[in-house]
Amino acid sequence: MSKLLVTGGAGFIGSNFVHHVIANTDSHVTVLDSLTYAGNLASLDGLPEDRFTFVKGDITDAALLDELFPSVDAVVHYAAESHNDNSLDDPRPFLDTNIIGTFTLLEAARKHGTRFHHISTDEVYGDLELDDPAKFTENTPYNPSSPYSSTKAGSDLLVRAWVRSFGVQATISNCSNNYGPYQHVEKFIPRQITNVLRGERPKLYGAGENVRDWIHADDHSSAVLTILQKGTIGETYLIGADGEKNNKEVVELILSALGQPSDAYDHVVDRPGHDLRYAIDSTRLRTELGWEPRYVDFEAGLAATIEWYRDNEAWWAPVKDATEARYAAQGQ
Ligand code: NAD
Ligand code: TDX
Repeated sequence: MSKLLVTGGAGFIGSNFVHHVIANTDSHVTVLDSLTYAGNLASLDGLPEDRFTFVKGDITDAALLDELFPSVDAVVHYAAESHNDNSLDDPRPFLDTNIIGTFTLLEAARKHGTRFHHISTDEVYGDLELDDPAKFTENTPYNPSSPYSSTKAGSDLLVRAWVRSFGVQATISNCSNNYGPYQHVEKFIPRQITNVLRGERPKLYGAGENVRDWIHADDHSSAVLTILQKGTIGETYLIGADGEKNNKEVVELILSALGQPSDAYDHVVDRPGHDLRYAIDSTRLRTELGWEPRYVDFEAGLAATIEWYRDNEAWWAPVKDATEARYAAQGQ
């Protein structure tokens, strides 16, 4: 895998992956990203010029893909509209990027015979009850709840069809909730950290009992690299690090880490259709491909993430006010 094309590499998880690949392999990386509100070139600062190229462009642009695909060995597809709340407000961009964008990439992979890895989410499986001992596995039926997760589910099914019908050399991974550096302040953990850093109170949707299965973005990156190197074509791998926590616990940890009383948060309007709980069983990835997460202590990973936001206000401050204004308009 000496030359990789990474779609969405200026976003949160894509940029973490690019830094991981540059630090841990000798691959060259080309990032293709249209720089939506969620893309930030500053997330790619400091990469060696001889190993990294940035192309501003859209994944729905078939002619551009025709130029880029012949010179790469594999494509790792992160680009997406990724935020559930935005998908409830305006679903259309989610169909354009997540469905038509993935379709356009798959057609290019078919035409050029390119190895393709599709990044997806555990949200395609819907949600679990709080008291259910079950976790999602590769065999859990698809049951997405939101416009976001339904377009991700649709994109996964396109990949499966292009493997079976056209022999495209693709793998899929479905990962749980990521945290770490470079995550947009619209998302839960960075929103609450930056609220507290600015003297505002964290905002918890509903009662805060919803459970997410947190994984550090760098562990997601090492898992994707493992699948690229050792995964079986046509297979799906679930990525998770046994990090289940409810939202209230996470907010309390953030407040305590920043020296505030652990109850200094507000309850706000709940998300419509809010998924209750996600939980990943990553046994296949661990046993078949030998992957293990490094960040097994959530509180330590969270503390490092808080430090990153404290040290990098120049990265997030320019978009904080506009993000909060959008939430305020929804009562959140
Ligand atoms: P993000 O919103 O931070 O970044 C998305 C990136 O894609 C941005 O840089 C944006 O500019 C780019 N992009 C959007 N539309 C594009 C288009 N049409 N053409 C080219 N570039 C475009 O998202 P993220 O949180 O980093 O998520 C990345 C991927 O990982 C997504 O596919 C998402 O579904 C998946 N995922 C995310 C999580 C999570 O916790 N954030 C968990 C599991 C899976
Ligand atoms: O201010 C908030 N208060 C709050 O209580 C926000 C922004 C969120 N929440 C809750 C909603 C969720 O239960 O926190 C939880 C996490 O919310 P998000 O960060 O919006 O993530 P989620 O909806 O779980 O989806 C994330 O994980 C799966 C990513 O955004 C998706 O791209 C990924 O597929």
